[in-house]
Amino acid sequence: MMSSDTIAAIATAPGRGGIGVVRVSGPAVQTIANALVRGVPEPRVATRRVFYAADGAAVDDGLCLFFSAPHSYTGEDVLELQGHGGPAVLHAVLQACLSAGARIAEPGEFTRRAFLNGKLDLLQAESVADLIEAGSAQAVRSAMRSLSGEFSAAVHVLVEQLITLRALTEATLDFPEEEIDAVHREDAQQRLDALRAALDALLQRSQQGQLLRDGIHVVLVGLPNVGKSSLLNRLAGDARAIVSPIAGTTRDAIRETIIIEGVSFHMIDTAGLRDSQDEIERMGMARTHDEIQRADLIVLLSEAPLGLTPETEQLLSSFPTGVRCLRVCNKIDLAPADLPLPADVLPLSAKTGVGIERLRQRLLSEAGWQNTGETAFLARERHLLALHTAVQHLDAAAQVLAHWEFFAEELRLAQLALSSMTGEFSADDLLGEIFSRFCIGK
Ligand SMILES: Nc1nc2c(ncn2[C@@H]2O[C@H](COP(=O)(O)OP(=O)(O)OP(=O)(O)O)[C@@H](O)[C@H]2O)c(=O)[nH]1
Ligand SMILES: [Mg+2]
Repeated sequence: MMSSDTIAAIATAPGRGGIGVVRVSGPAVQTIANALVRGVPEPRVATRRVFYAADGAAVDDGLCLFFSAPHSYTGEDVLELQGHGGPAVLHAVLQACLSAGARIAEPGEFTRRAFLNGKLDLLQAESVADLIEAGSAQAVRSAMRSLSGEFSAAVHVLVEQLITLRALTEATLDFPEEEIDAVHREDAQQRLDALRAALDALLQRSQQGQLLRDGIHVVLVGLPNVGKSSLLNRLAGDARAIVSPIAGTTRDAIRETIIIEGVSFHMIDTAGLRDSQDEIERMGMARTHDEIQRADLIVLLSEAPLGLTPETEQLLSSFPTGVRCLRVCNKIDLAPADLPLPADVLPLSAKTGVGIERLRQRLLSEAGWQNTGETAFLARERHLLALHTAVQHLDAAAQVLAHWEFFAEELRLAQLALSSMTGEFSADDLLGEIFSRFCIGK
């Protein structure tokens, strides 16, 4: 599936650097090489050349690399021009490529071509973007696992098992003798159970991976002055938010991402909640309520020596149902040792650091993180949805076991859901959606 046009883009990040790379892919690459570097370099051999603009002026002097189709990232002819990493130079080189017949690539278009040419499946293509955006070493390792095809292979194993079960079922439909029916019923049940267990394991690994990829949003909520900003600063290890003894210090929501065991926690410090006539403070509190609505997890702070006051408890009722809430009592350094606190309230001090490590561990467990070692697959919402759909169809299949037509249909739908993950059956608009989120030049 070769494209008719040739695309070009600056592949390195904007700004200045030691080198900058312009990448070109498509049928006109050799023509472009003739124009730009006066000849097509030997494939896969780094060759030093002067890069010429359309008017014959030399714009840079660097290395070029030619990959001939299909032995390239995209599967097409590809030319990489490695010049000096300044924005003006790179734009001049890009312009020279455009003058010689290329057009500017859309975001993700190189990887999209790699997918369309069978160089990568959809799970692998998505992991390219995830690898670039990975926020921690753990996320990098998980993305690499997907890129190497491990995630795809795990999905394929399930698809193969489904195909086998479907084939056996079709055979039963064709030969509806009773003995066969009974044998198949038992066999089908066993195979279905095995499939369901394997699917659960995959779902678990993917959920962990989604956590690594996206992290969770944690909102710090409480009355004014309880130490929300101090806690944010303590967790971030930096004086990120202004702290003062004046109640109503924080107005805007302040965001800071902290990473615990590779999982990103997007922490949001908010304006303390109370009755106030101050207009700006009220605007700040409105933002607090907005953040609460979007939270995955709320950390509700109270302060020693008062502990959980009725005012703090009352805030609980304003939280959306279903969102988890972790209650902490700050300023424990000011409390008597026998301060009575409910067992699920975590005592800590943003000032001295007491209890902070326990809070970090609680954040991890509330997020659903299980330290199962190196097994997570960096998954997206789309993948979890597909896995959940497959689970539903397998459960439905279990309900209609021995009604073979219905059973076969549920298996088919489960297979379809799984295959959509690797892109075997994916609509064009889904592909557009996925690749448009890539950066340009990838
Ligand atoms: N002793 C003690 N003081 C603390 C602790 N945490 C915060 N404080 C003090 O409490 C005061 C208020 O802290 P902030 O972090 O500004 O409180 P806040 O909840 O962000 O307040 P608002 O932004 O006004 O809602 C400051 O004077 C802090 O130094 C703690 O653990 N122990
Ligand atoms: Mg504050």
